[in-house]
Amino acid sequence: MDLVERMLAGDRVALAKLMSRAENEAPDLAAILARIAPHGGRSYVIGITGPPGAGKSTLVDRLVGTLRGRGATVGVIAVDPSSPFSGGAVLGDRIRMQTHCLDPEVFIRSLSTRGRRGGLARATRQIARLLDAFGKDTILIETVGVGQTELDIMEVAQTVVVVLVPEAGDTIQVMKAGLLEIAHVLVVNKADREGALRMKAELEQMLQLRPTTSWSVPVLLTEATRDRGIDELAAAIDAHRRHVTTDGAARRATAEHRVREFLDVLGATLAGRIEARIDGAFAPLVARVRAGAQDPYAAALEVLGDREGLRRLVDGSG
Ligand SMILES: Nc1nc2c(ncn2[C@@H]2O[C@H](COP(=O)(O)OP(=O)(O)O)[C@@H](O)[C@H]2O)c(=O)[nH]1
Ligand SMILES: [Mg+2]
Repeated sequence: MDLVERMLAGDRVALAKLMSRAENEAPDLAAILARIAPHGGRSYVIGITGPPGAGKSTLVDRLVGTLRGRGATVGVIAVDPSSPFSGGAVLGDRIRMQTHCLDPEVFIRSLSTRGRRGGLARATRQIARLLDAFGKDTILIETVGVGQTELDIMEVAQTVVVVLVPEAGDTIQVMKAGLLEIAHVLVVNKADREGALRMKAELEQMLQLRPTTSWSVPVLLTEATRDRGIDELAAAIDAHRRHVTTDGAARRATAEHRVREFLDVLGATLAGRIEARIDGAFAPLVARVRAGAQDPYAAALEVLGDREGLRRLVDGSG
């Protein structure tokens, strides 16, 4: 049996190896994902984002508990900005989620952002697809909500939960980071702290200023460490999930995401094949560009004008 067959048969080691291939942008990834596609399409993806330290990992751990209580199998992807080698937050996430580390129905994967130029959202999506084909009912993706990359990652999720804490200035940060725009459920965690109610009111006011849509974003109070508000959060996620399956706009957005995924994987695969030629078939041309003997644009046009070369490039041969 090859890796894909082993993964589909329920082998966790094979699953982890395929995830590493996605993380390392292996050239055969499109072929792997095409093979597993018929086995997927069943899992529901929930994104959890917000500032560092807001309690996302703790909430994920609690949500996993709720989902497991219902008998659902769960995959967790923790996208972490720190290095896996420095310990740091990845280790912290592991500890926060350790309740479920030994549960065979829960698969937790950390994905490091270090040393990556892009493609993080792509890798996250592919890892989610692997978990889906593996048979996980629900997939939780945790990411720090700080920049465009994180907003891109949250596109992978059907329901996005934005987690905030009652700290001065947090509301403004949320606005600036564009988090309010992507939230389907807003959570004020650490409700044991002062200002939680005020922040909830502030957020509700901000939401009212927006044009009305078919889904009204609820603002919930939670206290993840003491397991408070988790059932309400799970219920809000369920409600949004029901909404997504019936709402026309949400379905159109999902359809649009599928087209973007197609274009993205096509572009990424071609880019990979181009890069693989830098020291091979393109070497003489690259040397001329490097020396300034050929300008980059004319060089690109030369490649595009060579039909036979293009055919080999697209085939991934030669
Ligand atoms: N007081 C309080 N602390 C919390 C709560 N939820 C999480 N924490 C703590 O906040 C810290 C950061 O939590 P973590 O889940 O790692 O946050 P993340 O960075 O968003 O994943 C940890 O020390 C948690 O124990 C809460 O509801 N109340
Ligand atoms: Mg965390």
